[in-house]
Amino acid sequence: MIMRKVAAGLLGAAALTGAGLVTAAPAQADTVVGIFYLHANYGGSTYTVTAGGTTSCTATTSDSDFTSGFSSAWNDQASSHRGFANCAIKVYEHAGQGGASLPYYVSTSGYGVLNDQVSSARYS
Ligand SMILES: [Ca+2]
Repeated sequence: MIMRKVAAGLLGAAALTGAGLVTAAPAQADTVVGIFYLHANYGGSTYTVTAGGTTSCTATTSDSDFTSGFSSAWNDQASSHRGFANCAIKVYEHAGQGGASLPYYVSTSGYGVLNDQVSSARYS
């Protein structure tokens, strides 16, 4: 499984103060915000996108909570997705959220005309 961060995580387990190194609580595990599938209907291998810490998407899709791309191996490969952590996902034809796109879907079993053409995504 390929992991890719879409947002910078909270800085680690320690913080510097004038009194010296202070150890804080351990960093939270990253949160899965989306899983992309090689095939339609959530089939085949998967590409998982995580955001740092306990981050999740806000309720409205009128904003942009995160963006992500894909590894070169996954460029123009995804065919369906599921969103997590309250995230709906909008997929794009080109890198950098460019070109044709689909509406936001929390989950969608197929990309229609964008099947095997998706190169980036936005989460909200
Ligand atoms: Ca949102």
